[in-house]
Amino acid sequence: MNASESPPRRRRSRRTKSMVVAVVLAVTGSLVYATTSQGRPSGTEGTVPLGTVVPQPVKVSTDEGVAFDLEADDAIYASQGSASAKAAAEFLAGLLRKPTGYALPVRSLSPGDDPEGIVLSLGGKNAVTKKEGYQLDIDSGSVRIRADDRGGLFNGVATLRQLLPVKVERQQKMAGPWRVQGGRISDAPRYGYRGAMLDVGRHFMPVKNVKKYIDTIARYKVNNLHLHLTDDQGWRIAVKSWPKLTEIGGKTGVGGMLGGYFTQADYKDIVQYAAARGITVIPEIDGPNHAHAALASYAELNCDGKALEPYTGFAQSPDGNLCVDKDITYKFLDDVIGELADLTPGPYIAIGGDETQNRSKAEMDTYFGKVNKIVKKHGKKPYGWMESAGSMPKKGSLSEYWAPGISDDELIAAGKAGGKVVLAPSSKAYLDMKYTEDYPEYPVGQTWGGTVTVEQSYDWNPDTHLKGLPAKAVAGVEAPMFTETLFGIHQVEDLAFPRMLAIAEIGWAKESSHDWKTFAPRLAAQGPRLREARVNYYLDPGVPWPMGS
Ligand code: TNX
Repeated sequence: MNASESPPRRRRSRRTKSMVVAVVLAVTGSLVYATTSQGRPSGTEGTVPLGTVVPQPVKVSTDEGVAFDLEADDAIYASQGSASAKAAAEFLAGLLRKPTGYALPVRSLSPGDDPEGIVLSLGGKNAVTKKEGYQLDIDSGSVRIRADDRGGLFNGVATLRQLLPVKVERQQKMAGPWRVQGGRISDAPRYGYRGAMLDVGRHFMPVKNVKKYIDTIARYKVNNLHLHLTDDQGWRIAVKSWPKLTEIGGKTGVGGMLGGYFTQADYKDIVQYAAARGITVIPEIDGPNHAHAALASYAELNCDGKALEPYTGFAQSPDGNLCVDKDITYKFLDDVIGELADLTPGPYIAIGGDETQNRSKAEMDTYFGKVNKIVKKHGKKPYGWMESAGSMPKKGSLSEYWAPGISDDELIAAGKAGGKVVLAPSSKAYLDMKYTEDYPEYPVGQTWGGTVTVEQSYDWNPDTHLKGLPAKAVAGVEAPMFTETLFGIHQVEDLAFPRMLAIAEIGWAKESSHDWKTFAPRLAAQGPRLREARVNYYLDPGVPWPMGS
């Protein structure tokens, strides 16, 4: 039986309640809720309308008067033998146990079983065929999420999370009911790549704060975290074969502030934490420029054999240039990328390429030709900023667009030859740009890409943004967060949210649903959720924030 043909089911213990609602409805013709004999409200009072989700789902149909109540004895079922279904179920249980105070055991779902409660099923007979898509069915007896892949289940969970009452975000036990509006959501993303980039190079951020950032982006179906681990001002990942990278290069930060680094165990912890929320980590080792921290750590990496003094300036270091003609440069990269590849389950290693305007075409070809081979040798695929596009094999390449006029022609040529492009235009998607010039004394954020309100960050189309790039070459979108001006998670969040939600919406929702007038109130409804989750965000005056924001 196709999922769309399955009859609505009723949970026996809940039938009385539903019948009361039906009777009241029949009598009044308009009431949508009633009070049961136990005095508990029922029906759909206070539920989140299914269409309020960010990013907007593809298809929503509401069953008026039907609702699911999560109860103390409910369980979460996951397809038998599926590690992915179990992971999504554990993630959901982890979100719900604290605020509800319910045990919510994760149980195995045997083929053919159709239990009440929350059911996550992977594969088998279902109507979801699109990658990362899911179908969410809510009736009085159960909440069912079906998907064909791991990403789909996590995306379904992200939607369900937003359909629960705002109090689900509290990190303490709250009183029920835990009621979800009945209906069906059928959903799948517009683009496969929906990324956030976080620069821990300029100012280091401890594991716990990176995890908090992951927690927030996961709510909005972002599926890649591009971690900018190295830059002129700091090297943030321990490399066993080159220990001075962190002993020396890890000490500094912009202005001499917030140095530090991740041990390999820390990095693994971040990778696992992200994976447990449906997010793949893409580590970045920047080069051939933005490499001052490495050049300060090891004399032999420098063309003249002399170690640089550590750099704590604000702008790109003029000296942070790896020596592209030295063999040791590639021995170094082979070791670093090899260790990183071993710690990284995702398919990509980012290899930098940004701000290489001082490099000749020959230098770029040498560097990226060799690094490409190293990345492949370690079983991964390279991901580069747009400057590298002309020096990488076009077919199968993945490049990130960030500003106009840098290497547009090379990027377009790569796109036409089968390469893929992630769009991160600084005038729209750079989260480190200020929202407004109104507070010049507030030293957080930059303006080189312009100031960017939330509405402006939403106002673009990845398929047409770079004229000449075929739409089929667009892999998706990314919102980079560079941290030269940022001290700590509070400031990072202030700039990231809510603009990250606008970029997530663009990366997910259908092009035909793109409309600020409908997006703004949906976005606004996230205010109280972010507030409850203790996520800092900017109360952009262009968004109709409700009470509790
Ligand atoms: C440009 S964007 C850079 C970064 C800076 C950023 C500041 C890019 C690929 N390179 O090195 O941190 O601007 O917004």
